[in-house]
Amino acid sequence: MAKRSKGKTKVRTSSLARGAKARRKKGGTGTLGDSSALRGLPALEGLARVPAFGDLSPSKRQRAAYQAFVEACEGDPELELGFVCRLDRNFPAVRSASGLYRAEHAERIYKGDLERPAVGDWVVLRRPEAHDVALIEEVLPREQALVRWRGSQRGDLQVLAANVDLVLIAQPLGREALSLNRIARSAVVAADSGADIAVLLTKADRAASPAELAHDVASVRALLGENVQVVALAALDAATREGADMEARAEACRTAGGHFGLASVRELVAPGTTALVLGESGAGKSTLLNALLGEEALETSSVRRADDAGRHTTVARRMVKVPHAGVIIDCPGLRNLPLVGHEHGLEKVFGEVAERAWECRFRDCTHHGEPGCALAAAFEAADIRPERIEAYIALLDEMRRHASALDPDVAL
Ligand SMILES: Nc1nc2c(ncn2[C@@H]2O[C@H](COP(=O)(O)OP(=O)(O)OP(=O)(O)O)[C@@H](O)[C@H]2O)c(=O)[nH]1
Ligand SMILES: [Mg+2]
Repeated sequence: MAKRSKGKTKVRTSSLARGAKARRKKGGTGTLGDSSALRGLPALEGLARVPAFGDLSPSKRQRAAYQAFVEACEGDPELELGFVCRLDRNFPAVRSASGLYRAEHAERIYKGDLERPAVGDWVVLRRPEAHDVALIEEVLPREQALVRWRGSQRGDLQVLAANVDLVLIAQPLGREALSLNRIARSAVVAADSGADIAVLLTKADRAASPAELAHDVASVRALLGENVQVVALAALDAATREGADMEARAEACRTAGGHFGLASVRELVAPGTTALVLGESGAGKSTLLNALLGEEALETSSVRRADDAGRHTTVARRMVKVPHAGVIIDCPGLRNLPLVGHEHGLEKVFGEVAERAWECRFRDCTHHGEPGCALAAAFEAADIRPERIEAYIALLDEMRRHASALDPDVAL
């Protein structure tokens, strides 16, 4: 059973210091013993665009927790502060001031119920001299965690990344109609985590026309409100976009209140910021990052012709440092993003709707025809945008359904 992880990571200095000291005496690490389990993982030396240690900074709280840990270990010189910059098959790669290391989990983490590190986590790293694999002793308190419900009856929550400032919701244009529902649910999950949000409409060259593109930009703005930035972009190189009339598209997008192009994405992710691209497989996430990097650092592959679905090309979660901008995390595409217990995120994204719902006559109003429903009245009076009321009610319905289907042991 998984528990909600936000802010739950604690530094328990006494037992931790004992364990750390014992390990030091033995000179040993944890699970692997040798590095055979690491076979098949990409060599760290070959990885492109991994952020430098100074590209990210821990919060005051994280720094203090690190110092407390080191003090409890009597200033053990094998300990270092680092952040997880990549996760392949559960094996973290950690960047510290002294280098980039593959790491395994200390016994307290892999055996106990302590949180496993996610990409973006600040950790206490042990680097025993005789080992080529480092050891993660502790995950430092998270300022933020992007958590996804995996939807099984057993309450399986997955931390997609930690300490993320901005979630870029990527949704492709072209073949199928734009999924506003998917955008709305992504926004709710992201806002619930405490991150800022922006929407990226990828593959703008595939929109049927500049007018269609403007329409899509306007629909997203109507749904999420004017404070959420919407950027349309085409990340493939100019030759592929030939004939797509990019200038007219850019103009139409701006007229509809959106931004256009890669430069706008770069501006969203200022130096010092950590962003994550969230979207289905085939949305063009890795292609976008490659375009921002100016090289093919990340693997991409074509979508299926029949239904435009992606092939789950990206398998690792990994950070890349964008030149003149911040750090962006590329993730495998997510098939689904169910809403469970994200009421707080719903209130953040649909603030004025949630506030009006307080005026309903019944506290447990479902907004489906009950007398005295304030949302029905708002809909009639058209003083709140109808698409926002509808989206709010649909997502709330889903959360209610999921909450009642849950295993009672699940702590949300
Ligand atoms: N026409 C067009 N195609 C694009 C654009 N961006 C990406 N694609 C294509 O979309 C397909 C999928 O792109 P990826 O970048 O691999 O998608 P992804 O979101 O990283 O997918 P996963 O790694 O599977 O989650 C590739 O064939 C890309 O060439 C674009 O701006 N325009
Ligand atoms: Mg990818």
